[in-house]
Amino acid sequence: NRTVYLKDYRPTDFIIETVDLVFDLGETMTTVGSQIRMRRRPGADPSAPLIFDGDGLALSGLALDGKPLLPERYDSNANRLTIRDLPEDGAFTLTIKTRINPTANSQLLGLYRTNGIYSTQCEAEGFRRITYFYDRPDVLAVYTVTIIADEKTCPLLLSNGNLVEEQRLDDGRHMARWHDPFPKPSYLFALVAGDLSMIEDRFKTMSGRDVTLRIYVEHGKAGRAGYAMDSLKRAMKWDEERFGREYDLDIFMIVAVSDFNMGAMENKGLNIFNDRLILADPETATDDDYARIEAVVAHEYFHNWTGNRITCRDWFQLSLKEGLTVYREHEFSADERSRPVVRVEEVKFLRAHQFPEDGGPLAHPVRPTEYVEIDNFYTTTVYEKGSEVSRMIATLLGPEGFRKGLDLFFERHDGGAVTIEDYLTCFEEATGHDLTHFALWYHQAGTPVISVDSAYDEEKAELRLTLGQKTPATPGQRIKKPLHIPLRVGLIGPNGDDMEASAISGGAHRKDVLELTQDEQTFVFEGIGARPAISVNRDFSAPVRVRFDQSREDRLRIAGAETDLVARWDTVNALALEALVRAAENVKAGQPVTVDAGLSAVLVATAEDETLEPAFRALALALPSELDIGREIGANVDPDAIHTARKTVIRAIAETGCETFVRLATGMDTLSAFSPDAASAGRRALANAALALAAAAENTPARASRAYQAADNMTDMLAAMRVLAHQFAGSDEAEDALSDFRRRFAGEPLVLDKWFSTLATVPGGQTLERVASLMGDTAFDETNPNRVRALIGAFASSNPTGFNRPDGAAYDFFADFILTSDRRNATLTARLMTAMRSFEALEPQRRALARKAIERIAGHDDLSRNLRDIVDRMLK
Ligand code: HT7
Ligand code: ZN
Repeated sequence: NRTVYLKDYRPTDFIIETVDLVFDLGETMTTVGSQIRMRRRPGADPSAPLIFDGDGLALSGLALDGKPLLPERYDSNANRLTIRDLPEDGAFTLTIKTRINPTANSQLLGLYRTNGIYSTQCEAEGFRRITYFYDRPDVLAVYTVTIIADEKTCPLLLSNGNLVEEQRLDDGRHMARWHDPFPKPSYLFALVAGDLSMIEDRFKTMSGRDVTLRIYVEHGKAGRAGYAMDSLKRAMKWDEERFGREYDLDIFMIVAVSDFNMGAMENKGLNIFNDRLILADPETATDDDYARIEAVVAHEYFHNWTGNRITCRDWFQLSLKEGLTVYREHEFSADERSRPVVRVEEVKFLRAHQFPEDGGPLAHPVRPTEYVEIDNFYTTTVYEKGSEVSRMIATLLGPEGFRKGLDLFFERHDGGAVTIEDYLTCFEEATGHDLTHFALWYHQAGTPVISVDSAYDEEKAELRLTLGQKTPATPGQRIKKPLHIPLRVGLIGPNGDDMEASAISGGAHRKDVLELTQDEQTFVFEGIGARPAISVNRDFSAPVRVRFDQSREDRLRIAGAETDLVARWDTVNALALEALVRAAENVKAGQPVTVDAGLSAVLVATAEDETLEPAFRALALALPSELDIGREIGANVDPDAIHTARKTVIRAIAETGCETFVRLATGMDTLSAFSPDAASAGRRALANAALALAAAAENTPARASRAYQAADNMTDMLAAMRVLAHQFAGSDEAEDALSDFRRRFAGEPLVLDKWFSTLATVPGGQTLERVASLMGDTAFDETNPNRVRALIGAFASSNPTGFNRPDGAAYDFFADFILTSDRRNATLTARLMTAMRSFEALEPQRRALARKAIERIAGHDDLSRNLRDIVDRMLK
């Protein structure tokens, strides 16, 4: 397996100026003609051959400046094309013909045809599955694309840029020609052909240009594309107002397809989406779906500037576009919805996905230095930790400084393929800040642990806050250096108000943001008239773990009065997590579980607090999951003990607050007609969180069953079905709701994914048999990534008791699935495999069985490069 190293980067010997592609689309045989105008890079070795990438290609023609190339001047195999003795002046036009089979392309990478639709996925290295090319992000060229296809089956022929010509041809075929004036790397190339419905709208840009907006979906689904269109227009406006970024082509198109490896793809002017991130109406989509659609439509649109106009020099710089675009997406969601609620959701996501990645065998820096398979680096570290790093820059420089730096970045690098260093330099030059030390966040893997110690001197009215930092070792990086960490700190006085220090010393700070740069630092706050409760990492200003042995009294003060709602939620959540961990330890030791009244009181008070928005109260009521508890315990994890403990604790809390939860759960009935806005969604979230608790207190499925029957939207229906399936598994009420749902949505694959996931996450060892039998359900399709993720992915990653059955049967089932799936779709399979990355944290018996299953996979010598890379790193 080849390893690619950052240190080996060098520019290509030749520059590509223009690319003319002609696609003659056939279901099993598509021909691709490519005419490439090239010239030698100034200073390049004149004898250097031209070496193009390929992947599984069949070459059917090759000419240089119009003349067929003699065999002695080139070598070709499925994966590479080498041409020697190029013209002395270094300028030439190359014509390449390849033949591909889009129907046989089950990898969904390159050009593939499913459900009668031809579509492409070229990031990261899919273009080389279409034609031989310099398939790397630093080779930018202007593309003209001609598509020829049968007019009846493919009335729609789309590619990047603007439509320049359309023609009817003989034999019922037709052609369309697209020209994209913006130079782009091959990974942003896209083509779609088929028969689809469309909705259209318009957007006037800030300089007064008219842009046509189109969203293409399967026939019969156009009525569900309205929310995506609305999100797109809001995203376009927001990017103008917040970052001064204007759209640049005359048309912006989105196509929704049902077979897609990831969420969506930002191809220039022609975004391609997984249909689950476009289609929504109240009967089939939940509030979470609506929020996700809004965020991803915005994310892909924002890439037009952060990713497309300015792209990455090489794939090691992936976070340059992804981290920054996630940060922009998060800011958009915060402005469109509730800032603290959105932030809490980001924190929950980071802790649930990125922290474990950073603490496990697959840990890597935000900017890695080597990879075996780049597809495996589309990770939460590159995306979400990368976003946190940009957020920290904004915290250190302030919003104006951040905007200045970003403006310079857009101005200086427009049309370029650049590095993370180039990005940081813009902030340094625009603001005069030195980010040399800060840059370590990009290079050092692992989640820093911050220790906090405090001493208050009443006489001196002085608070001494000692902050330490330590980053645990990660694979390949044993020694860690201290990072430059911006920590937002609040001091809460006895009456619940924020206290202001008259002076702060001990290190740099920007208002309430302390800059931690050493292993240990003591910050001294003067003018503090009474002992404060200290709130550390407000707004989650840094992606770190905080270890603070704080008094219960102080924590309760923060839980009840902190004005920073992110820190307030964090404290409520931490109190609950601690109680749950203790309960799990008790269950494991065969001791009784007791729940302290203080915790129930905090939760009930938060749920009842009308000054807080419902979405926030819902977040507080959603107690840490079994997976959260397992992660907190960290070693020797027993999923069954955790399950029992959580159930017992929830029951006790539910009984204490029963009256409140019943009242909040029934509050739902008074809601008027469905609206997907954040405030309405928040009210539904609170009612549904309360429903789960009310049902636990009453210990009968009756209330959830009534809620299921009364539900007039997917959010409420799914929430009620989940309560029935998970809290009352096997009851008649649960089985009735599940079969009703299956029947009702028989023709709706995306809705049935929710049904598959609900069933796959029913706690307990018996779920394995159900999952295995669901693979035979007529709605299950192992070639469709959404179905696979909904059933197998949900089971492996979100059912700790079911997947970690003590007999290891689920590991074996999973390993068998992985081995079959790998041959079909390597990208998808490698991502599924990461569900087992934390197996070392399990108790010894399960750990050994899990290892055996992973070793069985690793023992096969015909694994894809994607899967080989993941299992080898997991077993290292
Ligand atoms: N930039 C896109 C990444 C992506 C992708 C990567 C590998 C294989 C398939 C893929 N589909 C989309 C999506 C994004 O982050 O915006
Ligand atoms: Zn992205």
